[in-house]
Amino acid sequence: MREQIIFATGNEGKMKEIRMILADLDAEVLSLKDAGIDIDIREDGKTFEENAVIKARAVMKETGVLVLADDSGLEIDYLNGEPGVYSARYLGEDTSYRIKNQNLIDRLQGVPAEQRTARFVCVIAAAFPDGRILKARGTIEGVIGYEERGGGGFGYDPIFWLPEYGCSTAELSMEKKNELSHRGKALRAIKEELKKAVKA
Ligand code: ITT
Repeated sequence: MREQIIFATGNEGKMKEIRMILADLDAEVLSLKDAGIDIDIREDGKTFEENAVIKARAVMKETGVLVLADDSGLEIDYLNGEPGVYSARYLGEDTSYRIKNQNLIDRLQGVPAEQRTARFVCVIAAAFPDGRILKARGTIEGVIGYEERGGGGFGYDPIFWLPEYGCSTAELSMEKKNELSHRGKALRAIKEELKKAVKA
């Protein structure tokens, strides 16, 4: 039987991208839902690194298998890095991204293009059953658009504009987004270590 890895996320948008990026690992990658795990994890870290480790370690302790976790978010320079580690909780966890995205566009009203710089950040943590922790960080630079564009991706993708591609990350195919994205970079960085760990 193939080795199982649990990816400690409840975010379906992330999980779709993660499955594609980790498809070449000789392991079965299960989401929390696939694994039937329903635990409440308090993400009270101050950094993406701390929160990724909190999530991965909590689920590893519960299951005893190799667990990966993704903590990610959008940093807008003009807003001093907001929403940052609070990206999922910004304006409330259950508030729609239509509202969150429009709110951020409104907060940048009148701000010129050169001051609309932003980045997506992703930190992946791997918690091994022997207690080892690995971490990898990836980023993608862009600017906040003037309106929502595109129906792909998830979360803040419709307002994350890539000037060099002339589109938002919600207008990219999943393959292209994974090639360029914070998540793609962080996951590829950690993948070689994982291949050794699961003896591909
Ligand atoms: P888990 O903790 O269960 O993985 P979450 O959505 O709560 O899911 P985070 O705390 O890491 O995850 O918050 C990440 C948020 O950052 C996410 O909900 C989006 O709002 C935003 N985000 C991260 N990566 C993104 C991407 O690729 N495209 C758009 N928005 C993204």
